[in-house]
Amino acid sequence: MMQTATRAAAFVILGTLAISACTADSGTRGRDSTPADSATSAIVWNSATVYFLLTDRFENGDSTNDFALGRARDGAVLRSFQGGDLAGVLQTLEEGYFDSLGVSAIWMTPFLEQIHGSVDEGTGKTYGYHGYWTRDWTAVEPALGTEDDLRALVDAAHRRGIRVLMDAVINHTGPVTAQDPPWPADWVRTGPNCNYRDYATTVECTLVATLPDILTDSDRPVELPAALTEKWEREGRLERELAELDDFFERTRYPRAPRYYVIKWLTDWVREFGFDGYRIDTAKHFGETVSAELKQEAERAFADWKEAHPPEVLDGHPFYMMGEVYGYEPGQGRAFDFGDRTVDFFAHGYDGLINFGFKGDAAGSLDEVFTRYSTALREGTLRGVAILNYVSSHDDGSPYDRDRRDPFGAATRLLLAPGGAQIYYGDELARPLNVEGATGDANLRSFMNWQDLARGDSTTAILEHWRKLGQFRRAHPAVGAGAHRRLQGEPYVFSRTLAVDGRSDRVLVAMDQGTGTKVIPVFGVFPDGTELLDGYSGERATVTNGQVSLATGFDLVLLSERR
Ligand SMILES: [Ca+2]
Ligand SMILES: [Ca+2]
Repeated sequence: MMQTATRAAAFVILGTLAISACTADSGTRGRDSTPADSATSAIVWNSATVYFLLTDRFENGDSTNDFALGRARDGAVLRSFQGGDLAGVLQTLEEGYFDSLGVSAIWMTPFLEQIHGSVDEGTGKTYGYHGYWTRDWTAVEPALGTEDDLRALVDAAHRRGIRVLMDAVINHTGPVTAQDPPWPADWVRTGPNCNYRDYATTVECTLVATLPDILTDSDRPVELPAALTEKWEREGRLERELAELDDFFERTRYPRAPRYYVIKWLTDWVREFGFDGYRIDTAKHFGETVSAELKQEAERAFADWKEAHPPEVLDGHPFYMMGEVYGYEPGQGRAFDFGDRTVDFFAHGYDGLINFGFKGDAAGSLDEVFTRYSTALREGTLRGVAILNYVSSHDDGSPYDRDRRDPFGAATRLLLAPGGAQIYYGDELARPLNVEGATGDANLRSFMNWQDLARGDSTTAILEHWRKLGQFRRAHPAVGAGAHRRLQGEPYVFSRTLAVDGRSDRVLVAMDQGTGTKVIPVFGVFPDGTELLDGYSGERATVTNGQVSLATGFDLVLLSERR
């Protein structure tokens, strides 16, 4: 409970800023359900702050589900289920933790029922705690909670103006174990292993030897696996599931091929719970025409949900689909190169792609990367689409700052960059990315270090920095989606401006200002007489003779018009 008190207290300190940011968003909830166009959607997602968490590693809100399905904690270090769950995410949400960071969307690892057993892929005995080893696309993983928990979480997020992305896996099933029977041969291929030399050796192959690859390229009708129908029968829902599948195939006229079953199952969660978008797993490992089919059905499901739940509808923004095309970065434009052919994923259902280049770009000149991203997203090849930047992630062994030497600079770079920002859980608490005894990606997936926050050391100051930047970003879509302009090289000063629906949003950021009194030229971004608010210190100042004078204890200044 100590950690809860600390988290709540820290939120109160920043309460004023958080409330102003929240009111602006929640005030419009449910009122504007006019469909938005893709340009507006790109603004929403390029200015979004997406909080990505591993549900099993975030917060344990319900200890009764910790050993669901009889799984033991006998895996290698950080490779068993650790107790985190949907109830824990909800609890954190209700405490205002995500609001305090300016988070506009939550992306959780997949919540579907995982394989019951474990496998060793060479990194030690591992369970499906991460959610990417599906056993049943129609059930919630009991270690993470129930459908009621899921509904409560999505509804609570929407009430706060926060969107929820479902992490969707269609490329592969979970591994086969002593407790998890193989999928039929007409559903999956079990070889050869992908070697990434060209398109075929990236798509028509197994990602790793233990992951059966769904035959997403086949149109051949297949029967449901007996293991699945027997499971549904035991759970008393066989007839309902079969009837729903009959309806789906009758409506769509799709053949009963493997991918269409999975598309039906994945989109049902959107139709019933109102997920605002997908984060598509392993997007480059199945055909891009499949993602277009999935998007089409998901849009239909989202429209159905909106029609059935008018009071819960956030706004008119369309269903969003963001892809994990491993290795994609904005410099590649729209054409991802497989070696023997290129694919424009944005032309196949994706509204946004994860940017695997940011962690490297962030280490270079800030103005170079800010200018390049802003130009690409506003006038260049990426106009009308979104990217999602990150400094660390669950699969990336070479993050921006593996040793967490620069948790302040990481926030400044990530949260002020053009494009969407992904906060990976614990970036804001400098959660260690090296864990004694852990092998491979387990290092990146330790349980959330709430205890560091409770200690009240420098972790508190790090979190406060992330919160100030996150709230500034949330209050000002110009930060992520506006036109970037360098105003001064040293100390670095830049502006971002964005005009939407006749309203303009403009900000001016000044770095390396030193603590104490500083005089900052505003370069005509704000006319004389404009009252400005520094989002970092909370200080106010009026523009006089083209400049403002501020006395703050910080060397970062985040200026916007006082509203
Ligand atoms: Ca639990
Ligand atoms: Ca595949």
